[in-house]
Amino acid sequence: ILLSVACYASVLPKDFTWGSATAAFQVEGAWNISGRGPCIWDYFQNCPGRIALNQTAEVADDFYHRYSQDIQIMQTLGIKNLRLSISWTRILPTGDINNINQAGIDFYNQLFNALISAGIQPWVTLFHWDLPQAYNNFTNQSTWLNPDVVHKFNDYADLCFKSFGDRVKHWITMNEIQTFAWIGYGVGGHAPGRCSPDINSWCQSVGGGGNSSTEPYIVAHHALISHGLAVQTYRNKYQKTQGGKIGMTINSGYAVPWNVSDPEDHKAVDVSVAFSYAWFGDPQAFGQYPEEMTSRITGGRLPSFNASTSALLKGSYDFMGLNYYTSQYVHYTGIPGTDFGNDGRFTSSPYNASGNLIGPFAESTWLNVYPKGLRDVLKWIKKRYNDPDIYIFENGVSCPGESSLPENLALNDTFRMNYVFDHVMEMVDSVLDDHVKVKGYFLWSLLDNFEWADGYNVRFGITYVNYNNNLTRTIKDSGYMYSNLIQYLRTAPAESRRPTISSFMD
Ligand code: PNW
Repeated sequence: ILLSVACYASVLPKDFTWGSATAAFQVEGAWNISGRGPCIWDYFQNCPGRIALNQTAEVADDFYHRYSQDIQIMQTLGIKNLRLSISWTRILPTGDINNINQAGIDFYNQLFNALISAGIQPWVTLFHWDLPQAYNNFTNQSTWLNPDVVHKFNDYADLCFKSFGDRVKHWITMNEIQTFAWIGYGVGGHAPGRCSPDINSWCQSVGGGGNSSTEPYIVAHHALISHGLAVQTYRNKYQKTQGGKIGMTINSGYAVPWNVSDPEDHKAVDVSVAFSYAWFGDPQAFGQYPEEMTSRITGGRLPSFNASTSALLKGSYDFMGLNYYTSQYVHYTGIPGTDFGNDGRFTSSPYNASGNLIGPFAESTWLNVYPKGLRDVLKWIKKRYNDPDIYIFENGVSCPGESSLPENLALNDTFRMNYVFDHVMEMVDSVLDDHVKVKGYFLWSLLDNFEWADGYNVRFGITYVNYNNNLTRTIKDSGYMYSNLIQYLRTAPAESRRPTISSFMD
C-alpha cells in the first residue's frame, strides 16, 4: 500500500541492477546479412548430428530484425538492463582489424541507441563463444589454441570500446571460459568440436574421439590472457573518459558431499569449486592458478603464468561475475585424473550416497534445481576474493517437458516461476544476512532461443518464441512474476523481505 513512499529502506537497494540476458549467436539470426562473416558455430551446426534435430541458428529468434519488439517486452515488464553479446564477425568478418564491416557497427549503434532511448542499459559480453571461423585453420594451433588469438581479441575489444563505449558502461570480456574450453575442446560437444589432440578431430561425432587431457587448459589460459589484455586496453585508453566498468563472468555451481560423514567428500566440495570458479577467479585476483589445481593436474598439462602475464591478470576486474544454474553431489575418488573431467579426483552426481536427488531435474539433462547452492557459492566468492562486487549474470531454467507443449500450455511455466523466485530469495538472504555485495541479477533468458547443442528443443525464456508461427513472442507467466518480484524488492519496506510467491502470480 505504501509501496511508493520511499521513506523506508527497501528490501534491496533501489539501484540494485535487475536484468535479463541473451547472446548474439543464440538470438540474432541474420547469419549472412550485411557482411557478417562466419564463426565457428556457423560451421559446427552444419555438421550432421552435432545439434539436436540438425537445427541451426541461421534465423534463431531473428533478433537482428525484431529487436524493437523485444525492447517493448522489456518495457512492459519493467526490466531496465539487458545483457547481450556482440557478434565478433558481424563487425570483423574475417577477424582482421583491417577489415571492419561498417554495417555491423551500424547495427550495434542502432541497437544500443534503441535500448538507451527505451531506458534500458546494455551490458555487453564481448565473447559469447562465436569465434571467427577465420582463426579455425584446422591445424593443432587453431582457434583459442593459438596464442596469437590473444592479440586478435584485443583488436576486437579495442574496436568495441572505441565504437560503443560512450554508451556501454559495463563490459564482460568472456562468458564461461570453462564451458567453451571443456565442451568445445575437451569432449567436442560445442564448437569447434575438438575432443582429442588429433588435428583432424574437428568434425568427428560426439564420443568418437575421447577426451582431450590438454587442450581445455591451453584454451582457458589463452582466454584468460585475452581477458587481461582487453582489461588493460580498456583501462589505459578508455576507462577514464568513458567511466565504465569491466570484468568477466564465470559459471560455477556449488557442491554437496555425496557422503556427509566422509571428510574427503567435504574436501571434494572445495576442490570442485576451485576447478570451476577459482580456475578463473584466482588468476584475476592473485595472478595465478589455484593450488587445488596446480597440485592435482599432473604431467605439466596446466600452463602457468609468467611474471608479465601474472601481473597482467592480477586485479583485472572491477566486479566478479557468476553464472549459476545447478549444483551436484561430489565424491572423492583419490584417483589421479587424466583430463579436466577427472583431474579434481572427484566424481559428481545429482544423487547422494543414500540415493537422494539434490533437486528436481530441469529439461536440460545437466541441470537440477538447488537454490541454496547460489547462496553457498556467493559466500565462497566473498571469502576467497575479499568481498568483491558481484553480479549474477545468468540464472534460469528449462522446465521439464516444456519444449513439447503447445504454446498455450507452455506459457504457464510454474516450474520456472518457482525456480526464479527461490533463487532470488537465496540471493536476498545472501545480501542481507551474509552481507555479500551482490549488485545485480540477470535472468537467463529474455527469450527462448538457440540452446547450443540442444537446438530449440530446450527453452530458457521468460518469453515464448513460436518457431512454428513466424517467431511470434508471448510473455510467459514467469515473465510477469519476475516483473512483479523485482518491483516488490525495490519498493517494499525491508521488514517485508519474505514474501510468498503467490503474491506475484497474477
Ligand atoms: C550457459 N552445461 O551455457 C550459457 O552462458 C548460455 O549461453 C546458455 O544458453 C545457458 O547457460 C543455458 O544453458 C551452458 O552443459 C551450457 O553444463 C551448457 C552447460 C552449462 C552452461
